[in-house]
Amino acid sequence: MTGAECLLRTLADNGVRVCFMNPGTSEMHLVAALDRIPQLRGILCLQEAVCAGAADGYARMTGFPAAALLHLGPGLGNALSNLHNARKARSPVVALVGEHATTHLRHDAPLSSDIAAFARTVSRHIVTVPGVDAIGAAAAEVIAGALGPPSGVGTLIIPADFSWSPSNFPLPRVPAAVRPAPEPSRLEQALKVLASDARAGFILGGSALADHGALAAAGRIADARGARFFGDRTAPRNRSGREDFWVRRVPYFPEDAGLALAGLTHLFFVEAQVPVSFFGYANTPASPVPEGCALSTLAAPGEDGPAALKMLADELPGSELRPRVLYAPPAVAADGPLTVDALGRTLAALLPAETIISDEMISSREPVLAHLLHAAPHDQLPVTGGSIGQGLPVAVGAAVACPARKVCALEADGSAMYSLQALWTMARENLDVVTIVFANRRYRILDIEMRRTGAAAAGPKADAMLALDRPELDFVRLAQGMGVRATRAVTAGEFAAQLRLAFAHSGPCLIEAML
Ligand SMILES: Cc1ncc(C[n+]2csc(CCOP(=O)(O)OP(=O)(O)O)c2C)c(N)n1
Ligand SMILES: [Mg+2]
Repeated sequence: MTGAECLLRTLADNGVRVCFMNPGTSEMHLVAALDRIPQLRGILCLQEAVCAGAADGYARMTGFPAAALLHLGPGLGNALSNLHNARKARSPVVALVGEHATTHLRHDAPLSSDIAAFARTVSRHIVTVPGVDAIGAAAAEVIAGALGPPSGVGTLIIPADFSWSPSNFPLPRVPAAVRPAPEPSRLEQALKVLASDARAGFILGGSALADHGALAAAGRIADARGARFFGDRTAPRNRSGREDFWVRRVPYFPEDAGLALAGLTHLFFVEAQVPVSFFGYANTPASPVPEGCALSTLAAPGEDGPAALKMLADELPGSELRPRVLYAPPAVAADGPLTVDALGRTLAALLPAETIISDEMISSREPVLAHLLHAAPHDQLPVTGGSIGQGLPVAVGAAVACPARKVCALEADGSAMYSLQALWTMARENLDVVTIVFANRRYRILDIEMRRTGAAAAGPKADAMLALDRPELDFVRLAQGMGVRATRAVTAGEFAAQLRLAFAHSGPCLIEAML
């Protein structure tokens, strides 16, 4: 066996089943080894941002890493934007980055770069394979680093000569990652605060927003004590729909966030971080947390947040489970112009139960999410690190992870263009993804930010920097060119008809919603 085969076998023996890849010369032995390892599925992505986002989506749905194979520093560079989102999501990801042969490094060949420097910006753990004898151990170390806890991106840098050299070394097993339960003293403190007249709030992140039982516990605590619950904006996945206790994410704009948190005297964090405004503005506070509000950790990132919430609810007097008032299922929007509101209403009415939504709706997000509260139960995968171009890649990874579930990518048009190549992978792997493009032909959110920042541009040159017309993007033909069925909806009626068809069939398709 070659070093490359030893490496991939170590991944496969430790449960890694998928490698999203975009290889080059330095990774040829890793590619060749694929055919000797039946447990490992190679999935070609046509840009590294797709590999990284797909591995992130896979991790958000399984809690376990996929690998992303990238070509030297430049390939890793292309992946950084989505590895950044994966870092914020605390997704376990194993990034495999090829490096020149050790004998070639001193020549500063064209593709030479400081790979470790790129990797440091996104990785929790970085290992450069020190020799062919250590390649299995290095792979195992990176898997363990990715799993944590806390989990994150682990990067393995693999010199080509260690890939091609013979290797026979044992394939170490990585012990299962165990998340510690929170300390009893933190629960006691929370119980004391909830028994007092403090106005308590909770910020939930990590696994706490994705876990049905954790949300039920949150609902009990809210009912019993009027505690308010919010979602961390970096949380990787959250339940939504008419059957779960709804936890609203801390709002995007600082004024809204300040209003949401106003009046709280004590905030508890469950696998979450202290909320902060997305951007600093001249006259707005950076933190929406009210002045003087006490901050306490109930479960730190990497600890078992759902267990903490369930234990707290169980100990809290008067917090027995009460039947929730369920929203009525929504009705499809009446025919008329296709607005964001009509789109959201129809989507909520037709959404199949247990759909996975990859949410990159940007300025259309809030009205659609409000409708989705009434939809059948589903999971949402939001943008965690503010770096756009993750929606379609994350949908690829979620569809690979959960082939029995429908995936729906809700994509703003500008964001879709960053990593549109993901459509080709959806077609090639026949992934069951319905993509809806919100074609407003602008970087709409930046119109708002232009006003907010006080830049207030009115000139045609500035306006052209936010406009996506001239030429008009044609998502139907773009999708068809990559093998994805596509249609265009101009009216609410057309959208409803096309969405019904899309949900009734399996395999990838795209609807360009003209807003
Ligand atoms: C990698 C990256 N580049 C640029 C930005 C800045 N940015 C934020 S939103 C946005 C445009 C959003 O336009 P679109 O996706 O069409 O959504 P809309 O605002 O129209 O709803 C840009 C360029 C970013 N967040 N991330
Ligand atoms: Mg747009």
